[in-house]
Amino acid sequence: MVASFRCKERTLVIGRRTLVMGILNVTPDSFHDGGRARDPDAALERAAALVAGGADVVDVGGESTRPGAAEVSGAEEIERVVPVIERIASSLDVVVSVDTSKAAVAERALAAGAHIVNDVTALGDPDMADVVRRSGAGLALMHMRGTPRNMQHDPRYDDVVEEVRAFLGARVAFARAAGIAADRVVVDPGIGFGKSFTHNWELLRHLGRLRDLGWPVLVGLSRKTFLGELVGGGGPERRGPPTFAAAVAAVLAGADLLRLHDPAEARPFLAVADRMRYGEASEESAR
Ligand code: HH2
Repeated sequence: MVASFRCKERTLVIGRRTLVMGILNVTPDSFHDGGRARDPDAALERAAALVAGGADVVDVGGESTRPGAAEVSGAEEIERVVPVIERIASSLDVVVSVDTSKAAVAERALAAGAHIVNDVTALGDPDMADVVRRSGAGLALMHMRGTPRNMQHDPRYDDVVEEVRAFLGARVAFARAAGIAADRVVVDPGIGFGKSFTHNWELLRHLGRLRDLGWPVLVGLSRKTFLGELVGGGGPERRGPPTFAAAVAAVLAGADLLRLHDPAEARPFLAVADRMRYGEASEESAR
C-alpha cells in the first residue's frame, strides 16, 4: 500500500521505501547524543549531516525522555528548539519534526518552520490537538505507559500488542474527532517507554498488527537499552550493530518510518531491508 503522510505543505510517500527520521537532540542529557549540539550552529551542522546521510525528516528534541530524565519547562524547551528549527527550516530542504509533548512548544516550533509534531504522550496536553489541527502539521502518536520518571518501574501488560494497538487506535480516533486529517497521522509503539525487553521484542515481532490499524508505523529503537543486552552490555556507543540489525527486522515486520541517530550508517542495511520488502521498485527511489 502506497500512502501519503502530509505535513503542512510537504508530503512524504509511505510504502515505497523506508523513511528515516534523523534524531537531533538539543539537550544536555539525552542518552546517546546529549550535549553534542550545544548551539544552533552545531545543531545545524548536525542536521545537515543527517540530511546528507539520507534522513527524510530531522526530529528536533529539547527534552530528554530517557527513563528518569529531568523535566524541562516549556520556556526552556522553546529556547532550545526554536532557534535550531528556524535555522534548519531556512537552510535545509528537509521535513522538520519537533519532539515535544507541550502544546506551547509545538506552537512555537511550528511557527518557526517545523512540519510534524512528534508527541510521545499522544496528545496528552489538552491544547495539543488544536495546535496541530490549525497548523496542518503531521502528527506522530506514540504509546507510553506512565511517564519517563516512572515508566520502567515493572511495566506489566496482559497482552502488550493488543493493549498498545487499542491505545493507538483510540488516540487516532481522538485526533480525528479533533479535526486532524487521516493522512496527517502516524503511530508508534513507543519502544522502551514503559516496556520490558520482552515487551519491546513482542511489539517489534508484531508490528504488522499495528500496521493493520491503517496508519503508517514509526519505530524508534536506535541504540536503546534492550539492544545493549545482546552485545554484552556497555553504553549506547556499543549498540550500533544491533540497532542496524533491529532496523532491518523492524522494516520486514512492517515499520514504515524509523527514528535513527545514524542515518548514514544505517543506509546499507535499509537498502537490503527495502529490497526485501519492496522489491526492485525500491531502487528507483534509493537515496
Ligand atoms: N524515542 C525517544 C524520543 N522520542 N519519539 C518517538 N516517536 N518514538 C520513539 O521511540 C522515541 C521518540 C528516546 O530516544 P532519544 O531521543 O534518542 O533520547 P532522549 O529521550 O534521551 O533524548
